[in-house]
This record gives sequence, C-alpha cells and structure tokens, in this order.
Amino acid sequence: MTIQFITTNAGKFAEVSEKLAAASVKLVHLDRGYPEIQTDRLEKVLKYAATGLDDEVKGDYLIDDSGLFIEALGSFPGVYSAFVQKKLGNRGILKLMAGERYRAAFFETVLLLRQGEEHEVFHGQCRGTIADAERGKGGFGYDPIFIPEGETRTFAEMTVAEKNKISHRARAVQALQAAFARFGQQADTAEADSAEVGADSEDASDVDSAEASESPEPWQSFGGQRCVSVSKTCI
Ligand code: ITT
Repeated sequence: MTIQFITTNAGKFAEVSEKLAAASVKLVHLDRGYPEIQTDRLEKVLKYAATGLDDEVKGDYLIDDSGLFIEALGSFPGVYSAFVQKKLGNRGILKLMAGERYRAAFFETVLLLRQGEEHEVFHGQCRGTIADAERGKGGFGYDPIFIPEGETRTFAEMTVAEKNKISHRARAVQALQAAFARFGQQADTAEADSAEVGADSEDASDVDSAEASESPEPWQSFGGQRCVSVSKTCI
C-alpha cells in the first residue's frame, strides 16, 4: 500500500517514515502546502483541507496538523503554532513565559488519512513542560523548548527514534498502525472465507450469492467506524 504524506515539513516526514519503517506501507513525500483555515481545533483544519485535496490529489494520502498548547498562556499558540513559530519563534515564547513558574504544556497531533473514498482521523498527545531556555539541535519547531513528561531532555536533545517512543506524532501514528492492522486482519479473514467457499462447491451453492460477492466497504474494514479517533498521552 502506498500513501502520500502531504507536508512542507521535512521533520514531520522523517518522524512518520521512521515510525512506519517496519510497516507494509510505502510512505512517499508530497512536498506541498494546502489552505489551513483559522479555527479552534486542529481536526477542523484537516477536514477542511481534505475537501480541497480530495479533488487535487490522486490516491491515498496522509496530512498532519499539530500544535503546542501552553496552559499558562491559555493554550496559546495552539492552532496558531505555525504562524507563531514563524513570527515569534522559540525566543518569543520564552519571553512570554519569563517569570512564569507554571510551565505545563502539551503537543497534539491530528492525522487525517484519505483511503479510497473515506477519511479517518487519528489523535496523539504528549504532555510536558516548557524549558527555561532553548536546548538541543535536533528536531524542529518547538522541540528545543519542550521537555516531555518523565524526561529531563528537550525533544531537540533526542534522536528521532527517541522522540518517536513518546511523542504526540508517534502516538497518532500508533493509532494509524492499529487501523492498518485491523484492515489487514479483516482482509485476511475475507480471503480465507472466500477460499473456504470456493473449496466446497456444495456449501457454496447454499450461500446467498449477493452476500458472498459483497466486498467490505473500506470503512467496515476499519472496525465499522467512519472516523477512528484515538487519543493517548505521553507516559
Ligand atoms: P505542514 O506543511 O505539514 O502543515 P507545518 O510545519 O506548517 O507543516 P503545522 O501546520 O502542523 O505544520 O504547524 C505546526 C507548527 O508547530 C509548526 O511551526 C511546526 O514546526 C510546529 N510543530 C509541529 N509538530 C512539532 C513537533 O513535533 N515538534 C516541534 N514543533 C512542532
């Protein structure tokens, strides 16, 4: 199965590729942007974007909208994370947090997978704190100022593989993989069932032909849910 990951962010692509390396999914990078509406939820941004991308992109695709939510700043920058990173950067965020002792924050990633005619949405979250200063050269975006829960290092001080053990994006990709696994299992079962029917011609004659020829809709293959939404937090 080939899926195009539509993103202008090479860091996101590196993380998701590493996480899916062992999966039977070929991820290709489609380096292009798409219109992002200003709204209060990441999921809404993706659902709107998908309405345009569905007409413009052939084949299955994945898109990712993420944000950093700082509690002492009323969840800012949140859905404005990309704009704020460009305009204020990490130094600007640290200035806003100067003297603030309550430094709790979380990252959230929402992934939208277009497969066939269907859209599936997956969530991942990672709680942590805002560091006092930028630390580390790895990662991208807000990584140098975010210390995930249970760690002393920022994400930027970790390798991609280390960040992928605990990050918001990794959690969302895990939910995506679980959906791939369910899809694979159901496909195997359907194959085994049809082989059994084919092997016994007497039994086959008893089977309602309409039912036997019916292949599952893609959304049925994902556990019968049109929208899979899984949220997990960092350990
Ligand atoms: P797309 O083309 O995929 O939209 P983008 O970088 O614009 O790429 P977003 O719209 O999701 O991505 O913007 C979110 C902002 O938050 C952006 O500035 C990112 O650099 C930053 N960000 C997202 N995920 C992050 C992560 O895992 N670590 C640090 N910063 C992150």
